Amino acid sequence: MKTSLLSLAAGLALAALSAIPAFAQAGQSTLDKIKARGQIICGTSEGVPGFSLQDAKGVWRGFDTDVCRALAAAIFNDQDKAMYLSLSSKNRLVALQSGEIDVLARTTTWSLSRDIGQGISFTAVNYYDGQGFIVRKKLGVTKVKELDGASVCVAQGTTTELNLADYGRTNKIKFETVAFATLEETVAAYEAGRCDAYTTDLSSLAGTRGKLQKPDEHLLLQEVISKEPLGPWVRKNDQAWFDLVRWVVFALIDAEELGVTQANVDEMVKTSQNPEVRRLLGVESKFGESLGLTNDWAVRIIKAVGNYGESFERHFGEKSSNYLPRGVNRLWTQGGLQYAPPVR
Ligand SMILES: N[C@@H](CCC(=O)N[C@@H](CS)C(=O)NCC(=O)O)C(=O)O
Repeated sequence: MKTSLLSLAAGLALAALSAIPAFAQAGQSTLDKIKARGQIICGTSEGVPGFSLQDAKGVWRGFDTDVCRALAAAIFNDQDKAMYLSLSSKNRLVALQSGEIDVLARTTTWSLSRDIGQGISFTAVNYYDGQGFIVRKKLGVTKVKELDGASVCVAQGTTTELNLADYGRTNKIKFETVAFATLEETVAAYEAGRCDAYTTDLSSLAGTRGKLQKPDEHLLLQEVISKEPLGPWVRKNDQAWFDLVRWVVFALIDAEELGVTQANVDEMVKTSQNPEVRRLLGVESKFGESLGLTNDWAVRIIKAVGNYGESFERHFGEKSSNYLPRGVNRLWTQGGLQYAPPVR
């Protein structure tokens, strides 16, 4: 009796073990796996100007790409130790859930249904966005409500699709929703005249309009119909990796608030007497070690990509080809919503 109970227990334990993902069986956290692999695998977009786009040499660059670069710099002191997997709206969450990528940094909105019960967790907001519309000027429409009966192109698997339905219900108007699996197909369909309007996050719309054959024939409507807090996502049940990704975003924001820049970070390490700066840069306390890194983790991040404001300016500033006003993404000290908890 005893033996059979024991073997039953052993059998159950084995069965339970085989249900645990490979990394957990090997006792390896995502961070350990990344360190052993020598690079991060970052889920990225299909190419969104300003956020993540390959340059002429095939190198991914952008505001979201900077989060992956910052992570690579924090872990390896080399912002290029990141590999990018281009994902459509439809397949991005599955890629994260299945372990194909370590982190998803791709204009992905934080919502309750995604954050709860899907095996993934939102880390921190790096861009506060909202949903907008582009229409053909010749339609003569200037407000979303005037789109009653219009066909609207949208990408599948997005909050965009859901918001469109909500807007129709709330305002008692009907859209003919035409949904596509990829960004390319969605934009191509709008360009080809299959829809009267195209809707997505406002931040991507400006760049998309610029890429249309005749941008002047299209109008960006002034309304914003939703809240789209965007930021990196990780798989659930790996608290250390969640903490690290989240604090990398916070470090970028805190650095801007504290006036630490790519140009002055070395000097700040040597001379700053400000305790908040000293803690962020690891001159005092051992916060880097508590994150599984060395204490100068934030120094490496700031050297690689600059602070939050510098990254924003590089990708969305007036000198960039994807100008977006800083708007609500200004720091809280300047009337915006960007607010990171203190390093202490
Ligand atoms: N933020 C929204 C929409 C993001 C999104 O994926 N938008 C479509 C618009 S066509 C897209 O493919 N964007 C390109 C990209 O982010 O790669 C969400 O998380 O669902």
